[in-house]
Amino acid sequence: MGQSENEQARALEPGAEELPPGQRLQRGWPVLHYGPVPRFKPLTWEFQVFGATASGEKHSWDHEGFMTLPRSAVTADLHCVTRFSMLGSRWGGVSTATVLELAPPAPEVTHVMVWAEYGFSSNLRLLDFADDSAIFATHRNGDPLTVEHGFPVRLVVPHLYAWKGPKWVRGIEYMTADRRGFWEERGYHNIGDPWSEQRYSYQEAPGDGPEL
Ligand SMILES: Nc1nc2c(c(=O)[nH]1)N[C@H]1C(S)=C(S)[C@@H](COP(=O)(O)O)O[C@H]1N2
Ligand SMILES: [Mo]
Repeated sequence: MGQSENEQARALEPGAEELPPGQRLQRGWPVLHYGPVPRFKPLTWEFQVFGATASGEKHSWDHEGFMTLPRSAVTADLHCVTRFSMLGSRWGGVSTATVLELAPPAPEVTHVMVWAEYGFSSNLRLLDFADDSAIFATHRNGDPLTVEHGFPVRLVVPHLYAWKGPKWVRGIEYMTADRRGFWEERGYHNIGDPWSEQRYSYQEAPGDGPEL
């Protein structure tokens, strides 16, 4: 039996194949995180780059400094491991490439830990962190992020599950070996590619992450 015209039209519709396996489309934007929403304190807020930097020095930007860094924008999706996906947000902010350029890692760096308020963290391979679409977002669809969604800065890494993108980011740590972040220590996959459904740590293949 051939496809009906309707089925063909649906298959050809732009966006029809944009959802990773096991995900469903979400209308609106749910708020999802562990713990309380932190209060933004502009006078003490800093974005720090530490660990194995190329210079051996820690870099840091205060809020005004961070907001005056060169800006980028990317249109990208958010895929939560709890199965909702939100498609096609326009994220504005500072690309990870810009941070890597202004505060470069030492040559032996392989992984990055992204640190947020209250000690939340997520680890990424340097190559995932450095992806062209990865951005420290301050805005979505032209508006500043609301506090529940990560104001003043959240990371968006569109090709990984959304827990790899901490809200309320306060800094990054360059690492010369992998180490698990908050959810990666608590049963979630060390890499987290939604297209191959890397949801849970029990699915990890040898080499996907440090021993649990
Ligand atoms: N600081 C922090 N960031 C976080 C989380 C968290 O628990 N703490 N949860 C992540 C998860 S699991 C998801 S799905 C997204 C949700 O972002 P949203 O609340 O803006 O939809 O935030 C991510 N960033
Ligand atoms: Mo999530």
